[in-house]
Amino acid sequence: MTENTALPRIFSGIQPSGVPTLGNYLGALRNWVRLQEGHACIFCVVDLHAITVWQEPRALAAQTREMAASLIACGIDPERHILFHQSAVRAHAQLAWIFNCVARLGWLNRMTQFKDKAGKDREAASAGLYVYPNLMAADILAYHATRVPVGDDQKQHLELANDIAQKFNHDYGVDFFPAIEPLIMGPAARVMSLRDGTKKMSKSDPSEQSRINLTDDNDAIALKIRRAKTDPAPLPSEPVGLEGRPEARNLVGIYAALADLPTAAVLAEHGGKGFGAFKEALAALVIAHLAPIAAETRRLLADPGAIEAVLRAGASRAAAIADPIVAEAERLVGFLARA
Ligand code: AQP
Repeated sequence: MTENTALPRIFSGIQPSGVPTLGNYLGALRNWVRLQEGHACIFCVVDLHAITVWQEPRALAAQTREMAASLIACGIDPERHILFHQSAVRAHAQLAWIFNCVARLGWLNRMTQFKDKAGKDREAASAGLYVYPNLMAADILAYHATRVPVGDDQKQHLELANDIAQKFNHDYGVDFFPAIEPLIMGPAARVMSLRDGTKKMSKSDPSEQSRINLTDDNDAIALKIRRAKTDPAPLPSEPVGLEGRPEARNLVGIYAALADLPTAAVLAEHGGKGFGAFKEALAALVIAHLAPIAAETRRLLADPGAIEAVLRAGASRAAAIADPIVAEAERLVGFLARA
């Protein structure tokens, strides 16, 4: 298949570190589906990134298939665009090694996500977690992608990717890697944990009650929302009343994002009510969005071989783009040709 080269090329990645959550959906996947119009998209299940923290091998394989099925169920089209798993395209690791030698330790030391993810025991974190942003730069630049949809938390990594591209171009006296533009996707979306409104909802959070998975059945969704942490006051009638109330703000934010309404409109309708009634309305809305996705994911997962075939086909299309770009980067560095 020849790829469409006239459209701006977008690279998007998600880790198969668990079942995708409502946070992943509102912050990333829903936007990815929309970006398919007008762009040539490369969607990658980033298993190399996932192993920067421990992953049980069998679980990782299953989660990679599940992530691919969920993406397709959300509306990613693996025929018109490219969907694959990162480890299947060697160019990512090859370019990441070159970037490990371009990026400076001082740059990596400033990355706040490493500090957050490594936690208190930094000495015990993997070296992979530390150089994660270099691999992310390689993911994007191996395709000469110029746009990357990111949330606020990833902006710092994109700046680093641009620094790496510029330093490579400068060191080797070329204009080879393009500048990358972040595509900041709307206000929707930083979805917080249902147990703690100050912590982001994460697929790897040890508490199952903290998140809504895209594969949860309707009863599980309703129960998790009913049990979500709130405060005793009723919902305010205006957004200013959400200040200092992170749990209330989170639930209202989820409602607004799913209903595609401004927060003020949600509060104009539900303000003054207790959380009981609001949670019921929210559960109905979440179920209306997620039930069809969960059903389609289950249907796709009934044939794991077919999912793997989709990923392999995507990988060979991805490699056809990335291999020549990385071979040229290697030539510029001074490596002898591979073949
Ligand atoms: N809670 C969230 N709200 C909004 N967006 C979110 N994203 C993740 N969590 C939220 C967005 O999802 C995309 C893919 O994320 P990732 O898998 O690459 O890594 P992550 O951000 O670390 O996601 P998780 O779910 O928290 O995974 P784990 O638990 O493995 O660390 C990104 O675009 C991200 O912004």
